[in-house]
Amino acid sequence: NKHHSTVLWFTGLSGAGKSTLAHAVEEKLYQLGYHTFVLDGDNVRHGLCRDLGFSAESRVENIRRVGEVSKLFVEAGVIVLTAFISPFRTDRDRARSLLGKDFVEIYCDCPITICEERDVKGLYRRARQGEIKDFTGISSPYEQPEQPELVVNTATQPLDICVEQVLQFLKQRGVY
Ligand code: GGZ
Repeated sequence: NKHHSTVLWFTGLSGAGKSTLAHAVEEKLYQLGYHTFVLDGDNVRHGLCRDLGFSAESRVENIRRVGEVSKLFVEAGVIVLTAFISPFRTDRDRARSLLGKDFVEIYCDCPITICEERDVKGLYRRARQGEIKDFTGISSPYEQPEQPELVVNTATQPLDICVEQVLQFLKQRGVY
């Protein structure tokens, strides 16, 4: 069961499908016998990062910690899948530097119009009404990746196609 432990760094807007895609890819890799782990808001923001909110400074620190924890997982031989908005290019680039060749940036490309239309959790509506401040895409910036390893069009492609696209890329790269 030889593989290169790696971080698959999913980035994109709230509601773009990062977490869904990361978990679906993880499921496939797990079935193939790989040791995998998903880091996302659900298991990080309630524990390790419970002291952080959504100001720019908090996001910088959130992503710094996620990068460092990912590095530890990689050293332990795990394929890590991170699903955070990670809105700032410099923060993603810092994670990239930390991880060197073991870093794959995957941009979940979904226009805000679509995320807002779907509004699965009603957060965009609340952000528009001013109930949530510093909301990404509305009142806080999102800086698109300039040279991600992979762009997945989560707006138009069904989940299974997105999963296949990621797996195909990983195979090509020799991750599995
Ligand atoms: C953006 C927010 C905010 C604000 C709460 N801005 O769609 P979700 O709900 O489940 O995922 C979003 C999640 C974003 O946390 P991250 O740790 O990924 O952000 S970052 O990488 O920027 O540190 C959203 C919810 O938290 N959420 N308030 N103001 N998203």
